[in-house]
Amino acid sequence: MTLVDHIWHRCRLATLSPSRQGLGLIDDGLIAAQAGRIVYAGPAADAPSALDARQRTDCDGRWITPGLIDCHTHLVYGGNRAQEFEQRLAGASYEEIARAGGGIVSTVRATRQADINELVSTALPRLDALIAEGVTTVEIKSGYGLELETERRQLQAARRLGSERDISVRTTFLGAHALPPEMAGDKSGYIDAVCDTMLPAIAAEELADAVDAFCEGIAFSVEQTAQVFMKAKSLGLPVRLHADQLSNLHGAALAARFGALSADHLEYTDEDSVAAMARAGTVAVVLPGAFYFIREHQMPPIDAMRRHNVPIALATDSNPGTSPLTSLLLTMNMGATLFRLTVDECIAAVTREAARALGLFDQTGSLDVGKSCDLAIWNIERPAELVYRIGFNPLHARVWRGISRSSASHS
Ligand code: DI6
Ligand code: FE
Repeated sequence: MTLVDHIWHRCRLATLSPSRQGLGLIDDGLIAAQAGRIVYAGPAADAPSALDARQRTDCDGRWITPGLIDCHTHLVYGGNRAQEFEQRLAGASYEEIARAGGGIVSTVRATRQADINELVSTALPRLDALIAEGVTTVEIKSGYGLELETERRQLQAARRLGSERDISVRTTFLGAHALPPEMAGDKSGYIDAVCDTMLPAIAAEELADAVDAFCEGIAFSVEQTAQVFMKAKSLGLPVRLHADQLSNLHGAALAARFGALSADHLEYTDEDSVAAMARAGTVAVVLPGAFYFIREHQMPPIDAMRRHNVPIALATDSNPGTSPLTSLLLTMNMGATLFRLTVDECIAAVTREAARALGLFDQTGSLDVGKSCDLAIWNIERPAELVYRIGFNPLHARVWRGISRSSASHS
């Protein structure tokens, strides 16, 4: 007789296991967890017969997917940009708003003024919105401090969020997000500061799991991005990139050259860059929330990604300027309606492929033995409902590292 902590039975599984086809569906499934890890996930009929559990949950035929993963967010920041949104709706251009001290600089100002408690308490409702939809892992970037002290505080706040809720938080240092106003006209001076001062300090304090940059005409060049990546690699940190969002600077190819975990946005990426990503194993993270909110028309090259077998992940890009979005379910719907992803692609994009984008696929992202027991249990009849609905949340319960919470009692 083997006694385990918890068994979920009478459930239908979308395992997302790479050892199975498509979503890896199992009709009459069973999951067993011990010490927070999956020790069995598969057909109930094939489960070891001498398996018993301290706690058993009858799922009544409900569907279970891996816990969802939001692999690209800027969840921690001060203030918001609702007023700027109103100004834009009234006809003001992005440049006019920026010249009047608005735009990203206004978020930088508000973030610099916020202490860590304020950063945590304003981010918590956004995090809770993600959690309420079954998210069990979230990536959170810095990038609204643009000087060491505030960048550090953003990352500390992100880590603190992970101790205040049942969720895995991965942090990313995005010092090269924008040029701080006090260094106007001196991009290369700022990049030197990022590389010589900020990155070594952040790395020494182990505050970041990865390093990101914004490679774009309005942000940093390919050469400046390469300088940041070189430094990150020398400090042993993996890299990822905001690439080709507004124009094709061949940022995705640059990311591939550095073996980046992911290249994100990618609206203007060309096929050669996609091929380079495939060779490097770099995941494509597409962000339909930003595409929608800024009314972009250029679609990321989804067909080329499919042809070259580049894994596609979806994320909210939750940020105050271009994607004030805190729903991964809506993000899936947008992935399907705006980017024409299939249902299977959308579900894989917020589980298996999002885990790959974070370098965590050995730990989460599919229902496989040895992985963290991160589950989302849904009141649905078929997986397509997760992608089909708009603004409806069918989560029944969420399990993080084997710890179960019913959907009504998160906070
Ligand atoms: N891409 C974006 O769209 C945002 N950052 C980025 O790297 C813009 C962030 C903001 O406007 O606050
Ligand atoms: Fe972003």
